[in-house]
Amino acid sequence: MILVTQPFLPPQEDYQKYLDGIWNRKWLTNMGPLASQLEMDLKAYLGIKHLLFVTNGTAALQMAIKALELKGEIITTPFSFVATTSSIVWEGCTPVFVDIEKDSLNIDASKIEAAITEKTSAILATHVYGNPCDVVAIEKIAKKHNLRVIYDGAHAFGVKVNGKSIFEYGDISTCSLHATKLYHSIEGGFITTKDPELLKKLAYIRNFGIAGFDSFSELGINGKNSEFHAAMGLANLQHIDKIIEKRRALTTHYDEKLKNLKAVRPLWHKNSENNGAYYPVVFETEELLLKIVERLKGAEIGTRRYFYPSLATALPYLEPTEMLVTDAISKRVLCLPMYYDLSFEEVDLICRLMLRVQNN
Ligand code: T4K
Repeated sequence: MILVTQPFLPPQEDYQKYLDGIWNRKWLTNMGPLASQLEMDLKAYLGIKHLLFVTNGTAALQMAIKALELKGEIITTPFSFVATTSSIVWEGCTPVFVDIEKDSLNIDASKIEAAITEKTSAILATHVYGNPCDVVAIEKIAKKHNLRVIYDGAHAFGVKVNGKSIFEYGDISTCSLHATKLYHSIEGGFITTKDPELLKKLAYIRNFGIAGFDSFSELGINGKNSEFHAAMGLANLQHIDKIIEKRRALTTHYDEKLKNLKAVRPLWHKNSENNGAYYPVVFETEELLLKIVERLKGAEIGTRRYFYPSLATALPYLEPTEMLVTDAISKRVLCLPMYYDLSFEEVDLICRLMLRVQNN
């Protein structure tokens, strides 16, 4: 059985080492020493100044919206995981969808201005599959219209754009450290911002708004994460370079083996490098996609239609909106197996089966 993804696990004794310390200290959560260590190590690894380790990538988005005090409409992409949109609705704002670019599959910055109204407060864009959005164009639009920017960087761990960490862009960026991500802490996420005042506010929000033993600074929530999750994050961070390297090698291998496939890969940002978070292909037709999914399933090979259907049509709590490019792409996009333990021989098998379906 080949799954669409599988978490990386460090050698068990590496994790055990951290557990011994937890047992000695009996400090399990609430910004413990391992959570603080993880924050420091992540900042050093990513080359960023501020970062908060939180419960998960969804809570990170919700806390970002709360901290920026966003109201009214938030412009966003219909081509993402449901959490990007649901966090907007959960925070009492209205998502306004802007279609994606057919090549990068990210929000089409050239269409954002037309969607701005007097109610727009922010842009929330996803770096889909870790491929950076047009951050320069988005920043320009945001400045011109006095909007805040949040980037959902759930897929973008380790990505740099224009020579700096992708988490340096926007007012706030978020990341998911879920078990299915290339780097994970079982469940988890983080929030980054360059603004120290905003960081302080986010830290209060993460801890119920508590400002001291007997005072509160604002409305907060429980957005903390535990020492056990931090321990997994610390243990996995020791292996991050080889994880990304292997995923990049698998990506190159797929590219090579699938060069005759009637499908395209997303066009990558020219000043960035693929972190190998996913291996998406966009087929010429949905018919070919469905045949391939069936054939691979028959061989016990898992795939996922990340992201189908479009968030602009799929959610029962929103009026459906037609988005020409997203609707066309989401029907034809498929993510193939991608994870550290996947072998090159398994990729050969997957590609052989796919090409056989196409050529029959
Ligand atoms: N923004 C974006 C753009 C996101 O993609 C996500 C999450 C978020 C925000 C929110 O972040 P979090 O709140 O999740 O931190 C998965 C993940 O649950 C989700 O984190 C992720 N995006 C999304 C793209 O994928 P499912 O429902 O497809 O996962 P599931 O359980 O079907 O697992 C996929 C495959 O992984 C399975 O074939 C089995 C394998 N697997 C999974 C788990 C959990 C394992 O082998 N071991 C495991 O422990 O959503």
